[in-house]
Amino acid sequence: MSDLGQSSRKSALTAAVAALLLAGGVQAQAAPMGDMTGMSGKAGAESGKQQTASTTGTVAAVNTGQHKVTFDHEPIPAINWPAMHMEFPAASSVDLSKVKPGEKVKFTLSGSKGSYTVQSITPAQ
Ligand SMILES: [Cu+2]
Repeated sequence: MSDLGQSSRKSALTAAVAALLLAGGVQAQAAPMGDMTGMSGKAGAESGKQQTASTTGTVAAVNTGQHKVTFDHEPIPAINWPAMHMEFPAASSVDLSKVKPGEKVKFTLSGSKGSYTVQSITPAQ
């Protein structure tokens, strides 16, 4: 008797988990690229730890279509980052047409854990 009850509860659970997985899968696939701006804004508001940091680096690539820029950047102690090769979205105020691969620059980031946006890029001296 108790075996029967347990197994039907188990299958109900399995169905619920399957439904959840399905919903999650569909959501992930439907998430549009254009959501990034809203996402980073929300993350900053939630964590309440909006930070600004600046460092120097070499421009590795510029993607004007997506308004993104890739740097080989120096360590950023303010946010506990080692030196790395990384792509960032740039704020709309940043003119990426003036930024060229190979250029040494100083740049400023703002955001919160895991989600930073380039706020300014200036030539490094
Ligand atoms: Cu980085």
